[in-house]
Amino acid sequence: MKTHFVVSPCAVYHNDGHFTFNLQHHLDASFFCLPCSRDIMSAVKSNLSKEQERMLCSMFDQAKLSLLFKASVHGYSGSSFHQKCDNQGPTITVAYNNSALVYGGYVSKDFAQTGQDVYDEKAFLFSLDCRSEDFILRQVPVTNGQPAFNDGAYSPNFGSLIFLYNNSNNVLSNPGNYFNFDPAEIHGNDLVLTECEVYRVEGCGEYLTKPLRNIDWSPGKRNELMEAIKSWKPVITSVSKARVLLVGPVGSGKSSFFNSVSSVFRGHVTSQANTGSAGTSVTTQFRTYSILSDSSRNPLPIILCDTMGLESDSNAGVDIVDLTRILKGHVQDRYQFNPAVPMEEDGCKSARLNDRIHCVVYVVDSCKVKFLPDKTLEKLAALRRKVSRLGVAQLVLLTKVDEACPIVEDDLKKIYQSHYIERTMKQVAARLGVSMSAVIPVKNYSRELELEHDTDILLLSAVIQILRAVDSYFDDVDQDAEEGSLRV
Ligand SMILES: Nc1nc2c(ncn2[C@@H]2O[C@H](COP(=O)(O)OP(=O)(O)OP(=O)(O)O)[C@@H](O)[C@H]2O)c(=O)[nH]1
Ligand SMILES: [Mg+2]
Repeated sequence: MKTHFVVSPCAVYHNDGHFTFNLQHHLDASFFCLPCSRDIMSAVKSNLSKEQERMLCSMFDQAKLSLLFKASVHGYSGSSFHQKCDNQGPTITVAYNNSALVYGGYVSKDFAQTGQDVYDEKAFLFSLDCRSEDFILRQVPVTNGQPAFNDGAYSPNFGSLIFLYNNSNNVLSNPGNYFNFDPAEIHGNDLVLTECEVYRVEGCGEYLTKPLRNIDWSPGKRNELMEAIKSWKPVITSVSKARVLLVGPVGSGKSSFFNSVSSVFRGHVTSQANTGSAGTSVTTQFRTYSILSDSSRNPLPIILCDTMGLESDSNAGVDIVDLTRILKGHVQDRYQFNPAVPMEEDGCKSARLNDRIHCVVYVVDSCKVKFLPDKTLEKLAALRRKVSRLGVAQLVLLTKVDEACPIVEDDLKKIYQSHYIERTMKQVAARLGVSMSAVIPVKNYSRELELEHDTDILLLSAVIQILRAVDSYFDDVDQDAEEGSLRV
């Protein structure tokens, strides 16, 4: 028996049992996933056009695709497929041939080379017929009581379709086994692969059953957080303000974080610091920014220090020696970074505690966590060692959560219910060697003209976490020794 079903509101049902999709509706619909090219920064590029990707994503509720395997790059073999795709959760195998049909199979269970038949009611085969303006998307569910795939050590085997058959660019088609379909509709009877890709399907509309963190989004909370920040005082009497250093790769959102926090306290969106994307760092000077509160225009007890972006090349971006001097309080506001001629390493004692950095915040773009170059990670690790030696507090700010996850883009309140954000927080914690509790996801103001309550709550919560980290650092500072050193 042949069954076709689809899940999009833009689908049109036809008497012959298929659905067509109005592509323009799809492009307008707000719930579609984001293009995967925004997320996949590696050299390996997806073969899917944006429209094809949107159509595939429409088979899921709020999903995005992340490319794991590409046969033309990794090899037409079962072993390279398993190397890239084992234990990745839900995946979709996408095959291409010369018939203008894009087809394949989705499974919600892991490939893991168990040698077992795997039962998976959510599994399906699909084909996307791209020959006419209205793409036709077909789905074929797994036959009742049949497994969805055989999890052997060889090529992806959906019973009736075996991709990379015999470690080649061929597909074995045997309708009736696990799935039943009309071969002309699924692969156009063309069993030679021009490409085969496997994507992890992320999100899938399922929320964490219990939010990772509890956030109070109520209307009064915003003012409560603002008051807590305004009234914060360092426990060390010789220190007037918390000095917080923002460090991170080019374009990660360091300057935007200052602008965003400043906007919340100004009562409207401001852009004092230059932001944007220019390949190399937009920020070229060390800037120490005070934040003014709305009514009184009094400065808040926190200074955000903005730096040039980190780059993987050794002679590009902010230098570790420059950062070390900043940590010790030896660098003035508006110091011009010059990667070709960084400052000399100085053996001088640190400046007064008041002028030193009390918390280092590593700012990382959530879309790029997976693709942080090794050289950038090495620079961050070297900096972390210096910061740890000085005992200074450290946190990670995970920016652009709105770009990273469509669920969060739709509703920021879902941030701690998103599987994708949780996974990204774990990844960045592991890559930077910090604990999960040190990772704070935020959305900066980037294109908005008016403040938004939920964005403010997240930004203010991040500032509160930073101040708590500063408090912990001060708890560890010997106040008497500090004040004694000032008297010398
Ligand atoms: N959607 C979205 N865009 C953001 C966010 N944060 C920053 N951006 C955008 O990302 C781009 C880079 O942001 P910047 O604040 O200039 O980044 P930076 O880390 O200061 O970059 P450099 O100074 O060049 O090292 C800008 O176009 C911002 O508008 C965010 O949370 N969400
Ligand atoms: Mg900047």
